[in-house]
Amino acid sequence: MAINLQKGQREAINAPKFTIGLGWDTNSSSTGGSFDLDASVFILGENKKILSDAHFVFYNNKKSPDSAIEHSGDNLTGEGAGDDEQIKVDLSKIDPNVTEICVVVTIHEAEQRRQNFGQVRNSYVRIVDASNNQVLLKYELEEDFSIETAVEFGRIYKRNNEWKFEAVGAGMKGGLQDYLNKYN
Ligand SMILES: [Ca+2]
Ligand SMILES: [Ca+2]
Repeated sequence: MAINLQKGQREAINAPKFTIGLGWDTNSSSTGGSFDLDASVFILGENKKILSDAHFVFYNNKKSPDSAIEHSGDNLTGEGAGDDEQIKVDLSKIDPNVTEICVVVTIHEAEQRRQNFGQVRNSYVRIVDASNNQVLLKYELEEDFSIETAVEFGRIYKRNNEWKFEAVGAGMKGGLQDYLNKYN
């Protein structure tokens, strides 16, 4: 049975292969234009920096160099229930220098399109066991973001050789470049 997490809660991930599923719905009628959210991951070492430029996995770089982390591809609308974008993780392949995988969702061209997370509904991140498709952990972002254009949904990190997930839910006004600056 899935464990529903509260913001800040941490739980062990008891699966060597799992999918990070991210879902959202957008209210495009309020802005008129299209509304595109993008999931990305930053694969970090002990120093909280990406191991290399290729360890920033997103719609234009869908696979990490060790093939442990793979992005399902760009969903342009977020329409419908269920995962809108997914990231597959195979811990058996992961570079031993990796200690953290940071999962963020940003709004494509948020500034030009005048969009923010206040117009986003039903957003969640979940961890699904790849061996049997069971949902292990789920975090629904209930916070009412207003001006934020980027949100760190969660992070997966290694402590004493155990991988855990933390429900983060930290928003900011910015985009992918701001995360790149932080983790580079
Ligand atoms: Ca997208
Ligand atoms: Ca959706």
